[in-house]
Amino acid sequence: MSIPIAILTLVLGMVLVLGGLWIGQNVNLLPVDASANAPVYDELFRVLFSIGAILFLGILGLVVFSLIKFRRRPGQLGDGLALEGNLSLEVFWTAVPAVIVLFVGLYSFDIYDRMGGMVPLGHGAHDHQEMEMQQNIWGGIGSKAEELTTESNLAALPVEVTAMQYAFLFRYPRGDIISGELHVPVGQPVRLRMEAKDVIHAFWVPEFRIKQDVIPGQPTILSFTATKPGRYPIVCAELCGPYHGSMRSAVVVEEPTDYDTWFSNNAKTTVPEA
Ligand SMILES: [Cu+2]
Repeated sequence: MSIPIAILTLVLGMVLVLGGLWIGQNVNLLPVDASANAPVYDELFRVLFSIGAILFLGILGLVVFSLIKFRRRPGQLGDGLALEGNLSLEVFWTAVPAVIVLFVGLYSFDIYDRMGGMVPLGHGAHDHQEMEMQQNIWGGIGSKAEELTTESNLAALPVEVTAMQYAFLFRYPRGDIISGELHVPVGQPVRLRMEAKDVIHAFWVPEFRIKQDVIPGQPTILSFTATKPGRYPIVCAELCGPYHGSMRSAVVVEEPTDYDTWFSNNAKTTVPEA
């Protein structure tokens, strides 16, 4: 008794697709998701990882199968079969990747848009007021990400970020705090206004799934809402000089009460002018 080859191929294909989907959903290579837009990003990652797993296992499986099945047997000295094209096969293996690539492209664009990536950076807006105006018109980078939080009717916490070789500095306009670490309360939107002193740097928090260039003379805005208390690395993600690799800081996400304690301990008490 032998199983028809078409049935066998169909069953193996289904096992492969289901196996790839299972791997994509269950194997997690990403760090903890600690911001409101991290789940959106992870959704895309899981889809891409599923497609990658299916392709990897399918191609590797076929290669290994062919190596064993079609290996040279003792006494075989002639050339292999002379095969001359197969139109339906060629149409199939062109059409399937084309559909997959198109889907991945459109889906990635949608996720990027949902994370607020399509909003202009605010180039040329050196003046702070002009910058604010642009933000009001365009919503600013990451405003869509803010909408993703259920509890985001809180006003955004403004923080000014200065990047230089090889450190990040954080300034809180309210309280006039200058800190080497970024402290933020959990659940409240944070709006970073970033500018570099010297060369291009990039502000990256892997746990938040956000990354934005920090450019000299051209402020960029990055918004996020932290969702899990903890201490996460801030990494410079743009080669900015010989010590670029050590340009790191940390973002400390705290419960609002802990954040308030930190804030009042560090805020400069301003005496109102007489
Ligand atoms: Cu840097």
